[in-house]
Amino acid sequence: MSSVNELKDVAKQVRRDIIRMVHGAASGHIGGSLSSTDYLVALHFEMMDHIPEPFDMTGSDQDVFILSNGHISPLYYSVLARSGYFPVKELATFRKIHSRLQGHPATMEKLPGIRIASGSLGQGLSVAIGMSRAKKLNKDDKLVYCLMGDGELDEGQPWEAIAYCGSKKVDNIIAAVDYNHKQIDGDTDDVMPLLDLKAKFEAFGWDVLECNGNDMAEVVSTLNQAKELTGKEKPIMLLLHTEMGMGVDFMMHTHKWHGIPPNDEQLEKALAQLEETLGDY
Ligand SMILES: Cc1ncc(C[n+]2csc(CCOP(=O)(O)OP(=O)(O)O)c2C)c(N)n1
Ligand SMILES: [Mg+2]
Repeated sequence: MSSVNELKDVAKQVRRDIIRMVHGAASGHIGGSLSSTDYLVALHFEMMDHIPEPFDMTGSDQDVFILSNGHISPLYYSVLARSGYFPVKELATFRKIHSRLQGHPATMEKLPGIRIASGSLGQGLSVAIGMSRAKKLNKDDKLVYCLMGDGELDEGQPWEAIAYCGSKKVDNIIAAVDYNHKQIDGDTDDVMPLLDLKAKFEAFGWDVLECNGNDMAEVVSTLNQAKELTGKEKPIMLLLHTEMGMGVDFMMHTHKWHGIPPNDEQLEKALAQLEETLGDY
């Protein structure tokens, strides 16, 4: 068990990693990585019952996490490395030729922690359903977690998966949406308004919980609530109200940092706002 302050310290370091990785590669996705940081840290450092080493691709008898919005790979790689899946120093190879840390996660690189290729948006919840069904068949009572982006919900496939989970009473999945109201080319309200997302999920048969996705204490307590709701013949959706670019003032309140790297000066300005807590890679 970690304290909320310990989790916040991990989140600060992970945010530093994200900025340094994207700067080092001169490409990558900062905005959504920073909005989902607190959630992924809470999951991997507090909530999930998982075994980083040795890595088991099947995820049997452990909780598994499926990242559907694979472009936030800087965040995912940092959290995996810092929770023991592979050496932290490997983060320096992000997006480099022959690196296991490609721009979008892929299984052919055999990076411990990665169970599906993602980045082509819309597919993660469908994979999570397959894993949740396998767990039921195998009498494995561990859970499947899945994160999607809010812009990602413009795709059709998530809604097929959402309909399936509700109608088939899939009750060992906890899904979440990084509800940062931004996507690659603008505000979600301008691109394609999501309208009443909570009501939509409820209409599809889901239990919906909401929290400030950038408040560590709230994220942990909401995840605990979600866990209590599993096994009751309903899928569970968390709406994480977040801010794109969270943690760096000039990266917030805009979609501009969805997928661009900082220059040297912006790197220094950003790092000055994020304390080094666990040591840089
Ligand atoms: C199938 C597919 N279509 C388009 C893209 C290009 N794309 C990458 S990220 C993104 C925006 C997704 O928005 P959101 O899920 O809100 O992520 P955020 O911008 O908040 O990180 C798009 C359209 C893609 N990766 N896959
Ligand atoms: Mg978004």
